[in-house]
Amino acid sequence: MPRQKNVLLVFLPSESGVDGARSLYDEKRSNPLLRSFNHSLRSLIKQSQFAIPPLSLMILSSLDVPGVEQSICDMRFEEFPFDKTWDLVGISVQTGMARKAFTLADQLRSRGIAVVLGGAHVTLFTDSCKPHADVLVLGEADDLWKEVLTDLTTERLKPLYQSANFPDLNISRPVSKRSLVKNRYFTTNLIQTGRGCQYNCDFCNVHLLNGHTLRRRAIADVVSEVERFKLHDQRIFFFVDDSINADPLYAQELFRQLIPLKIRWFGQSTTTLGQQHELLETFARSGCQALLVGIESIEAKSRHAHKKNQNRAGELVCAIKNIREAGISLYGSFIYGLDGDTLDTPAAILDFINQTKLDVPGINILRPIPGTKVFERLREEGRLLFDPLDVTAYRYSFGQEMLYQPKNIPLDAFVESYSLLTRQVFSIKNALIRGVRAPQAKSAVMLFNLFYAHLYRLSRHDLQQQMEKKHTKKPFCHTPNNF
Ligand code: B12
Ligand code: SF4
Repeated sequence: MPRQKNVLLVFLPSESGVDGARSLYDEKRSNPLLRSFNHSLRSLIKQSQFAIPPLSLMILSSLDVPGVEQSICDMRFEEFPFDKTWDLVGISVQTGMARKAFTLADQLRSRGIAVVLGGAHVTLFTDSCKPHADVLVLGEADDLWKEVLTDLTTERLKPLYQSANFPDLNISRPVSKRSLVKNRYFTTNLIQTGRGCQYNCDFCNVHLLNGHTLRRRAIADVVSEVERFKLHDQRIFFFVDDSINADPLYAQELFRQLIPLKIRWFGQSTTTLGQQHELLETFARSGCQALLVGIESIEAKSRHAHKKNQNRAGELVCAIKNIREAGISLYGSFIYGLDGDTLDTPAAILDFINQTKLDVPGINILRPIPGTKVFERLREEGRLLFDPLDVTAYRYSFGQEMLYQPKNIPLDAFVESYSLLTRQVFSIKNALIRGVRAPQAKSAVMLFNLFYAHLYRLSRHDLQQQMEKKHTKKPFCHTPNNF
């Protein structure tokens, strides 16, 4: 009888946000007191369980194939288990972590371990992944992964797995959490009700990854998943959909059916929810505590330039007010540095935050993600600051690095104005006020704001360092030890 095959699925930490919270520059050069303060804070952040498990790997590890045993290694918490024998290691690759993924893949292959790469970066930049893998899986792998595992058992792995169609989400694929160490995470109750997005924001590539048509799961399937998850983990639920209100009729029916289950949940929605009164009420009644909304820009010119037209400025303030009055806390995410922005934009953002009393503001610098239309446009206009052929240089950091030249604002003035804005928005005093004032999840709101006070301080420090480098005329490049 053939030996059981051991498969390990790996998730890598990013350098930013809750995973990293560290300076992109050599901290050894900073003063020892600050260094030790940053180190302690980082450990505290890691231990405070902000992290959530990767739903992608939960889905893949739930697929049962006779003769295969699957495990998950979340490298945000543990080292790679080199002490065990692995027949196949699957690494989930996002663009920001691609270099790390390739280094690990090369190391494993040099030890004779077969490596499969999958995830957003592999789908978008297949060629750059080829030299680092035995097997590539492109696109949504819900069905393809079963094929890979079956081929593994018969020793017939192919170099490429790709499907002509997106998986049919109407087929029930029960997600199991057996491979997770539950207590590491803020919650393990992650649910996705659909995939795909009908919008075309030029800084986003979700439509390239998941298609332009919204595909939904059957409502009964989602409800029974919630029931099943709740039996083993009573913590909050996270609906990871890009816009949980994208199909209002579907959402209305789903969350109406969830009311009796008495869960608490958070998710991501568009601000249009503020005008969808019946849905808003149903969200509140079904236990919605907080939503992340992409405000992106309050400048009409910028929304237009980046095709983010689903938000109408006049309605934004009113929408946010309505959502908060329904008892739902809001994380509002802005992007500063869009093509219609000027040096007056920060004051307008600050006014907007004060006027709407947003619970957690997130102020991002435009990140041209490789593979998006905005990346291509900035490349054509010669405004990218790193080599456009090295897509891994476009790592994700928490506002810690300029990747492009803003259209209307000189680089130094942009950094100065961004730094002033984040200093005004994120302070300990503001964190306390926002926490007390939040309609729901008060302590989470306060903690997030405190955490952001730290992260945005790091961002100001790193941007300053980057500008100093620019003035000493050192070319922008990432040294390997940044990764
Ligand atoms: C929820 C979410 C988060 C959550 C949770 C992340 C987590 N721990 O899982 C939070 C808010 C923490 C987050 C953080 C970040 N995120 Co995020 N996030 C999402 C979101 C909205 C849903 C992800 C999800 O669960 N999808 C459901 C699963 C089932 O789909 P999936 O991940 O694509 O996986 C499928 C395939 O890709 C493939 N697959 C994936 N991995 C593997 C591995 C193998 C071996 C194989 C075979 C297949 C395979 O099969 C899966 C099943 O079909 C997506 C957008 C989206 N629509 O996907 C962005 C997205 C994944 N995030 C993105 C980014 C950039 C980030 C951050 C780097 C942001 C930042 N500046 O810090 C951080 C990274 C932190 C981290 N370590 O993940 C980008 C990645 C882009 C890219 N080119 O890589 C996306 C696509 C958003 C976007 N529009 O650009 N994120
Ligand atoms: S930013 Fe949101 S609304 Fe715009 S395309 Fe991406 S997922 Fe869709």
